[in-house]
Amino acid sequence: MAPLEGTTGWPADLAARYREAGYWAGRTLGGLLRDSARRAPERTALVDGDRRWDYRELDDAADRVAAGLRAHGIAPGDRVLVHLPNVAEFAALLFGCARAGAVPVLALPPHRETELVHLAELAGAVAYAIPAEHGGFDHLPLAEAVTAGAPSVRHVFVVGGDPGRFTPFDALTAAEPGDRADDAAPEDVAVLLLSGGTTGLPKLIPRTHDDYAYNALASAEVSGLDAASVYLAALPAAHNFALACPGLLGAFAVGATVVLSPGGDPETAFPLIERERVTVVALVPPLVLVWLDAAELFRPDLSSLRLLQAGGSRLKDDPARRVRSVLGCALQQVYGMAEGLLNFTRLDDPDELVIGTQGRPLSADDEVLVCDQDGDPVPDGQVGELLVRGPYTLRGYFRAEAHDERSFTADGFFRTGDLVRRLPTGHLVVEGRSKEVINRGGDKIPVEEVENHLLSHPAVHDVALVGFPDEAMGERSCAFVLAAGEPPNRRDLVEHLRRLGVAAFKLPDRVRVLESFPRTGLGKVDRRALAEGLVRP
Ligand code: OOB
Repeated sequence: MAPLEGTTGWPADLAARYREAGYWAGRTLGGLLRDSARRAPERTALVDGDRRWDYRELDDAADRVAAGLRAHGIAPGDRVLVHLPNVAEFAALLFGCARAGAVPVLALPPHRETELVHLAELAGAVAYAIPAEHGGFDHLPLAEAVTAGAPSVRHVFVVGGDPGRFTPFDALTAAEPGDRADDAAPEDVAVLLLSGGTTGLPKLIPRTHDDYAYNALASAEVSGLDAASVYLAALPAAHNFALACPGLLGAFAVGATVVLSPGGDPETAFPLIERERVTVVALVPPLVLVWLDAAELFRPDLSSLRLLQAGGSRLKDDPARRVRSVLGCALQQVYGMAEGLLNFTRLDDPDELVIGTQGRPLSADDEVLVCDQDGDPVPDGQVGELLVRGPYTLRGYFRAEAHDERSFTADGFFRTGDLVRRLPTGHLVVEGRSKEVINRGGDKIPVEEVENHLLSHPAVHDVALVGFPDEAMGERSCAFVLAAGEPPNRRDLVEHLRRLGVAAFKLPDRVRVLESFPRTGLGKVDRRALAEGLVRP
C-alpha cells in the first residue's frame, strides 16, 4: 500500500539500519495477535467484567471486525475515530482495523465535542466508534454533534445499549470472517496517536506497524512481561502507555492476559487484582498516591503484583520509595511520549536510579541529545532540552507541515520540549518543560488551545493559563484573566468551556482576574512571575 498521505517516513538509510538491526521485524499488529492465537488458542487473552475471551476468540473477533469494516466500505488507509473506554470491543476494533488496513485514531475517554470534531476533521475519519453510555455520560447526542461537525464521518458504530439511528457494533462482529486476510503491510501506518505535548489542539502521530510492534515487544521485554503475566489496564487503553508500553499490545504479543479495568481507582482495581491475580499494572503518579494510601488503609491482597509502572508525569521520591513496602512489588519509572521515545528504569537498576530517575532509553538506537537554547549539547548533569531520533520516534506529525518545521531539526531530531538532565549511566531526570503544556497528573493541557476557548468568552479581554505546583497532581491550572467589562468568575468560565464541549481535565482549577499582566523584557506575558504569585501565600 502507498504510504498514508500526509505522513513523513524515515530516510532510506535509517530505515535500512532499523531493519537490519532487527527493530523492524516486518510484523503487523494483526500478525502479532495471530501468532499468539496459534501458539496458545485456549489461553485467556482478555477479561472484561464477566466476559473472558481466549486467544482464539479475540483473533476471531478481529477477523470478523475486519470483514465488517470492509463490508461497510471502509478501505485500507481509511481513518476510524475510536472513542471507547476499556472494553473488549476496543481490542476487537483495534485489531480489526489493523487487519483491514484501516487506521484507528485513538481519542481519550474525557474528550468531548471540541476535541472529537477536531480529530475527526484533521484525520478525515470515515467512521467513529463510541459506547452508548459511559460513566453516566450519554454518547449518542455527542455523536450527533460530531457527525454534524465532521461530515466525512459516514458510519457510527455503537458498543452496548441502544444505538439509536446509528449502527450497533455487533453488526461488525456478526460478519463472516471471510478469508481472514491481513491487508496491512509492516511499513503502513497502524495507528494515529494523539499528541499531549504540543500547543494548540492535539496533533496526530503516525505510528507504523513495524515501529509500534517493536515499541510493544521491546517494552514487554524490559518490563519482564511473558505468557504467564496478567496485565491490568487501569489507565485508558487508548493512551500509548497502557496500549503499547508494553500495555495491551505487549501483553497480546507475548500471549499474556489483559484485565480491562473500567477505572484506575483502588475501589475498582484492587478487587480485580485479587480476583484475576494481576501481576503488572501501569499508573500515573496521582493514582500511585491514591493506591499507596488505600493499600495502607484497606490491606487488600496484592500478593500477585510483581511490577508497578509509573509514568505520564513526574513521580516524587517519597511515593516512589513507598511502593515496595506498601504494595509489595517493584517499581518501574516510565518516561515516554506518544511521539515515540520511551525511557524505563530497568528491573535490575539500583534503588537510587529507580527512585530518583525516569529511566533510560528503550533502544540502543535511540539517539538522544540534551541541548541548550542554541541547540548545542550540554555536558551530563546539566539541564537542557531533550531531542531524539530513533526506530520508533516519529519524523513528522500527520498533516502538520508548518508545525513540523518547528518540532524537528534539519536532521530529523524531534524536539520533545522536555527539560532533562542526563546522568553518566544514561538515565534521565525530567526537570521541567519548555513547551506550553500543563501536565495535570498525566493529563496534558494544551495551554494555547484552552486560552483560545477562554478568549471566546465575552467578558475575557485577555488570558494566560498557567500551571502551578500541586502535591497530588503535580500541577494544576490557573487562568489569569484581564476582564472586558464585568469580571467573570470561575463558574462563568467553566460553564463556557463545558458548553464548547471541552474535556473536563482542561477546565481551569483556579481563576484570577488581574488589571494587567507582568511582562518579560521582551514584552511577552511573564508566565513564571504569574506562577510564582500563586505559590506565594
Ligand atoms: C506519556 O505520553 P504523552 O504523550 O501523554 O505525554 C508525553 C509527555 C512527555 O513529553 C513529558 O512531558 C511527560 O509527558 N511525561 C513525564 C513522564 N512521562 C511522561 N514527565 C515526567 N516523568 C515521567 N515519567 O505521558 C507516556 C507515554 C508512554 C509511557 C508513559 C507515559
